[in-house]
Amino acid sequence: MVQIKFSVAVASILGLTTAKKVFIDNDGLAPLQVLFPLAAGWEVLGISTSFGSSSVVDAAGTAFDILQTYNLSSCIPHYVGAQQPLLRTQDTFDAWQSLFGELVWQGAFASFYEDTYTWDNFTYNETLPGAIAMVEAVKANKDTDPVYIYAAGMMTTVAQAISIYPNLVKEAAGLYIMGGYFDQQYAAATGPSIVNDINTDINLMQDPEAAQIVLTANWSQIYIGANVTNYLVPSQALYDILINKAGGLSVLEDTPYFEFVSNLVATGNYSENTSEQTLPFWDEVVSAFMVWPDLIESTTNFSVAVDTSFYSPFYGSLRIWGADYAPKGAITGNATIVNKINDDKFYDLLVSTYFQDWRQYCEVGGPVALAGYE
Ligand SMILES: *[C@@H]1O[C@H](CO)[C@@H](O)[C@H](O)[C@H]1NC(C)=O
Ligand SMILES: *[C@@H]1O[C@H](CO)[C@@H](O)[C@H](O)[C@H]1NC(C)=O
Ligand SMILES: *[C@@H]1O[C@H](CO)[C@@H](O)[C@H](O)[C@H]1NC(C)=O
Ligand SMILES: *[C@@H]1O[C@H](CO)[C@@H](O)[C@H](O)[C@H]1NC(C)=O
Ligand SMILES: *[C@@H]1O[C@H](CO)[C@@H](O)[C@H](O)[C@H]1NC(C)=O
Ligand SMILES: *[C@@H]1O[C@H](CO)[C@@H](O)[C@H](O)[C@H]1NC(C)=O
Ligand SMILES: *[C@@H]1O[C@H](CO)[C@@H](O)[C@H](O)[C@H]1NC(C)=O
Ligand SMILES: *[C@@H]1O[C@H](CO)[C@@H](O)[C@H](O)[C@H]1NC(C)=O
Ligand SMILES: CC(=O)N[C@H]1CO[C@H](CO)[C@@H](O)[C@@H]1O
Repeated sequence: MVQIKFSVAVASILGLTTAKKVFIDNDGLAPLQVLFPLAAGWEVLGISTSFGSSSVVDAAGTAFDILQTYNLSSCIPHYVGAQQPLLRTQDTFDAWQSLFGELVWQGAFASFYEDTYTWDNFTYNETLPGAIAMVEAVKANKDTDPVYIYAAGMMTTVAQAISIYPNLVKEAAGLYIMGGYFDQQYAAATGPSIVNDINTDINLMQDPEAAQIVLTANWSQIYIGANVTNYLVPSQALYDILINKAGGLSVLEDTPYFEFVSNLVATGNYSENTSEQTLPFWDEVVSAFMVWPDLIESTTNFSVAVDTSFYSPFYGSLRIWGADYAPKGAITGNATIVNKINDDKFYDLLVSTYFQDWRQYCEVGGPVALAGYE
């Protein structure tokens, strides 16, 4: 299924030819978010990690661990992006919740949040902040291979980049985001806490002003992966495929290269899952349809904006209109919302990507067969 464009990828690392390029910002990172673009022959020009669902130090530490496990640090630079929202603070986040209702998922704003990492645990590229690195990546490739921006956490780092360099939105190929739910109120209100959690648009709510700046900017294209991503989830069937392919649960547990697959299948028994292990493949889904657009089966175009009224129950939520009915007196953007992707193909790509060896990517420009799993 995964056709690796080996020669193209090698050449692009040597700067001889062109491969599609992406710069990723996230408040954490998922391995496949990076590996899917590489598997599709894309180049990941940089990763920036920002405050959001995780503290900055945890977001950066998580990304570092992934880049180490897959030995990608020498060719995928890692920067630190936005360390706080533009306007939102812990106090206004808490005050808003007391007015309009408590969120199940509060990210790094949760009162009980504790850092997992310290800055001594890892290194990153300290020469540039994430927003500047993003601007530089876009500028450097605008005439040859316009860069895709994938913002999977808060929109703050992208908003900073736009403020520094407004031409970014035209010189980039487009914007992909994870977040931007709509029509979720019934599900959030009636479901158990996990359903409330996955229907909370935390990425936009933690920095509504940044989200409004970014989603109403004049990009060539904006793709939003929200509802669709909630329906691609771990399952016993997926666990079984991964465990069988590995040759047993103990192989996953004992092989450092499989650390993230082992985390995914946990005990191997889905009924023993924790809420963390139940979470959808949010960021991975957007990466997948960004680099393999053939996965997309249904989309709708909308005019969009983010509610930026503090005294609103929808502060930080995406609002959508058909183009003819969009407000004329307010700034709106144009976005394509992905409704449906090919689920089976997604799971196949997940399995095949995890069972390739990425550790020589920086040298050879593609995956190699994983010893024992050729
Ligand atoms: C960070 O480093 C400390 C001190 O070496 C160690 O105890 C801790 O386990 C490390 N944390 C992570 C997440 O690597
Ligand atoms: C950090 O990033 C800058 C700008 O992209 C680059 O010039 C420099 O070589 C990088 N430093 C390291 C240690 O990777
Ligand atoms: C947005 O881009 C389009 C096409 O490039 C252009 O016609 C339009 O004037 C731009 N709008 C703004 C507000 O910059
Ligand atoms: C949205 O699309 C309309 C119609 O094509 C265009 O006039 C407008 O400039 C676009 N706005 C943005 C922010 O891209
Ligand atoms: C929807 O928007 C995308 C850009 O995001 C554009 O390529 C596509 O042509 C639009 N589709 C329709 C039916 O307007
Ligand atoms: C959200 O996704 C579910 C499952 O795919 C679907 O039944 C529902 O209609 C979707 N809702 C919207 C508003 O797209
Ligand atoms: C999986 O876990 C559930 C709940 O603990 C248990 O009832 C079930 O027997 C387990 N299944 C297997 C195959 O071990
Ligand atoms: C990790 O990457 C470096 C630099 O590309 C390479 O020299 C080294 O052989 C790789 N390590 C493994 C285990 O593949
Ligand atoms: C949080 C949680 O329990 N999630 C799921 C764990 O697995 C069972 C199926 O065995 C699901 O019903 C739960 O929703």
